[in-house]
Amino acid sequence: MPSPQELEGLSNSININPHLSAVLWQRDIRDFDSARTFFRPTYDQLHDPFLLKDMDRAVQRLKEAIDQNEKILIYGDYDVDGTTSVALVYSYLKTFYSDCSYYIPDRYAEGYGVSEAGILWAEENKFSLIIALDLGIKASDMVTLAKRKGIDFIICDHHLPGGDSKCRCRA
Ligand SMILES: [Mn+2]
Repeated sequence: MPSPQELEGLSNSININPHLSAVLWQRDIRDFDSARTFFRPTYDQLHDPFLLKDMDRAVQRLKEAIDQNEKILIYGDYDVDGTTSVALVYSYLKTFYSDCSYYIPDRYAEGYGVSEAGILWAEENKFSLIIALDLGIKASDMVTLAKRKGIDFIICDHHLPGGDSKCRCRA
């Protein structure tokens, strides 16, 4: 726990209420510079995207899809990190490539994760590449199903792979 003096020092240095300083303190933001990094981030603070495993293969496959005019589907969960990541990637891709769409599974009918209904919808609508955001790491059965239908997957998921690909208990 920070002392009242420490919280006051942080409050004074960035001109905020001590209650807010306490919240920042818990996140290890304890001086002017780290507060500036948190509140005013810049692109040069981002990690190198190629630190993500197989990013080179993902970029290659995406480039191929664009060169071949393939239909690309951005697929994500219906929760906060799912919908925001779909919105972010879809709106970016759409600025330079029109043959793309997005799919958010129905919360009640399909639940979390990649659904069979989603794969069938992608097949029916002739998508050949799915970019899965916030899901897919445990969906080896669905990826196999998609593969049989000629649909490739690029999976960008922050969850951990598990032994049980049927597990839906997550967020
Ligand atoms: Mn999520």
